[in-house]
Amino acid sequence: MDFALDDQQRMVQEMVRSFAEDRLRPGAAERDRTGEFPHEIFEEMGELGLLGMFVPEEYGGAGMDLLSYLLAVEELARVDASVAVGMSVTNSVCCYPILTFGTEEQKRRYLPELASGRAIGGFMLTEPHAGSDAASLKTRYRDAGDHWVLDGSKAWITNAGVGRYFVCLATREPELGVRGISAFILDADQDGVIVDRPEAKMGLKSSRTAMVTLDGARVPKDAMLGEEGRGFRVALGTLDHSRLGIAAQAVGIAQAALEEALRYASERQQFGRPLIGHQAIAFRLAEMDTEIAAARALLWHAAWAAGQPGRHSRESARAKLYASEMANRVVGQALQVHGGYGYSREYTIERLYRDVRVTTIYEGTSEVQKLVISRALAELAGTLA
Ligand code: COS
Repeated sequence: MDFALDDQQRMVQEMVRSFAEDRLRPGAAERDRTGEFPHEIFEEMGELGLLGMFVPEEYGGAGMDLLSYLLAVEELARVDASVAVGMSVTNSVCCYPILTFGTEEQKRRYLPELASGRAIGGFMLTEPHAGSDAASLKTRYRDAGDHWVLDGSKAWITNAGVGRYFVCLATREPELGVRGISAFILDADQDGVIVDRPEAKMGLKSSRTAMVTLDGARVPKDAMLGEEGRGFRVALGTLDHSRLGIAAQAVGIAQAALEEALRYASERQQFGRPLIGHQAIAFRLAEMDTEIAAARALLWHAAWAAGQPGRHSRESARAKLYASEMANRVVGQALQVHGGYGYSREYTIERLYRDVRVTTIYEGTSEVQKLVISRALAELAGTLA
């Protein structure tokens, strides 16, 4: 077993680390205050190939492997988690399903625009009354002859208002259950797609999130993604993949928190020595470091599993569950190391504390991850019986 990164992965890691330090670090605190979406930074990420990382070069992408993508997400999240989530969404819930389930024409039509950053992508699954129970979605589609028409409401849509193409899930008839659900590639640049004002969130302030109303939204006949009635599999297969991106984001935020705590503990003197000279603090830092390494190893293992034949739902869910819960613990501990200063907006740890919170919630709550893992275990028990 070789844990060493190859030349390309190391190059991506170093390139994204220096991009994040040079271009994201200077404005991160200000964007957290204003909530302004960084259009210029997304343009630059498009030029660097970060918005179509695993899209093959023949479709205008960077043609990288999954681990390179996860390393990039971690490095971005270490500096600005808002930028990391926008980047991971366009890669993993828009490029990925088009690449995996799309026809050759769909790949040629949409991927070059997405990979170059000329268009940002997103995903429309969640609805006001369909969160964890995603199959209970109510957005309807109907056949209008030469196109499809979609009507309904989608909630918590990342990149809404700044993105153009969205993989959107809708049902022909809710009574059909999962078999009524189909996936579409929706062009949001039309009157039938109405984006509400951005949600006032606790963290990830400069990432755009909004409710979207579909009111007679038109989708070309050839923009159904996958077979009719098989859309829920497109959605869950996509989530198996995209949960890795959230795990990488959580690892990046936790890494940032450890670095902030380490810096503070080295500088701050109490009882005649730096905090790090007190075993209570030094051991806390040691535990944080260990937990981050464990989550990263679980994530890299899940990335390996994703490249093997068959489903990798259990590995993705484990990585997402552990990394996001770990990151919440680690950031909380890092804030505690800062004492009263950690409660001040003047310190980066306060932003990390707000940004990390959602990682146990979006792309499936921790409870949903446990459901996925326990169902896989039950299946395994069936084969053992
Ligand atoms: N990949 C492909 N197909 C899958 C799959 C996967 N990972 N998991 C399940 N399926 C298939 C099943 O085989 C089943 O197909 P058949 O009926 O043909 O056998 C179908 O999809 C429905 O599966 P299941 O019965 O497990 O669906 P449930 O309604 O019980 O939902 C959970 C399962 C809860 C796991 C799912 O709804 C979920 O992940 N919810 C959270 C959604 C989420 O993460 N939202 C975040 C918002 S997106 S940012």
